Amino acid sequence: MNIYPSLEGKTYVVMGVINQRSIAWGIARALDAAGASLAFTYVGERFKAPLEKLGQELSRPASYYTCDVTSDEEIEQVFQTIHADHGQISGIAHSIAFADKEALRGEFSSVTREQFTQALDISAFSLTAVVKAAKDFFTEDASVITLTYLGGEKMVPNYNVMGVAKAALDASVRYLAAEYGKQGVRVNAISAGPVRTVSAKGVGDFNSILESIEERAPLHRNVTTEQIGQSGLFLLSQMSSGVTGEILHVDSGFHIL
Ligand code: KAL
Repeated sequence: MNIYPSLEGKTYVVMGVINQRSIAWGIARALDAAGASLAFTYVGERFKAPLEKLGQELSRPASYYTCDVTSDEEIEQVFQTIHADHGQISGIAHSIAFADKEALRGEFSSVTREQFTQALDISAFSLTAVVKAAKDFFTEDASVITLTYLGGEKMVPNYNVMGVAKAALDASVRYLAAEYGKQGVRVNAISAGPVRTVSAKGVGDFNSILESIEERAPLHRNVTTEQIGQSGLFLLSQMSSGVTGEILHVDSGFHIL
């Protein structure tokens, strides 16, 4: 029995690639290696050309769509267009988060109402908006993943309002899994260990965060976007057909400590 998933002829939507270090890019590469056709969404015109250039590394031509997840209209429009171009959608990788950088340092309670609302809108509500917009376009066995972080389960210094957003995202995964399970669609999250992505830029002591993983995590090493991509492929393919509502920690085991 060949249990390696072939995704040939299937379309997956990947949201949140900004450069070659993006976790979403690790997921895209794993999907591509398994034969999938990819539709990428990006947030602004300035991100389009670099993404298209990156996409040339893939085995087959991908398509590219602009989508600002703060707009319900844009989300609805993009899924209608992707459906028109590609037919039914076998899965979505949602790898999108944002918080005002002023809210990502200092005391948690210094967060303003606007910063709080924006972080939760982009980083948590967007998953529900995306799943809703794709509802009629999913295959019968479609799978959705999002990216979360330990800071939504435990207090992690400086993660602040993003921790609250990830807690809301994790809960959204469970409620969406329950609801969309009725149509066979699975919804899961990967809780990735720290990776030096654009999101991690400007984080003062990021090196010491990476070092403490090497010192303390069961596997004594940091995770790579390739490892996260492989776990993403598992969750997005039929290899995980019995799994939904799950938060899979791809973090060298750090979360057990
Ligand atoms: C405890 C950790 C240390 C870092 C603290 C906060 C990290 C928050 C992640 C959040 C998504 C980052 C931002 O929103 C950055 C934003 O304010 C400025 N950047 C941008 O505007 C760029 C241009 C855009 C493209 O970036 C985004 N994201 O929109 C957490 C570490 C150990 C793990 C991380 C980095 C977790 C995570 O959630 O990414």
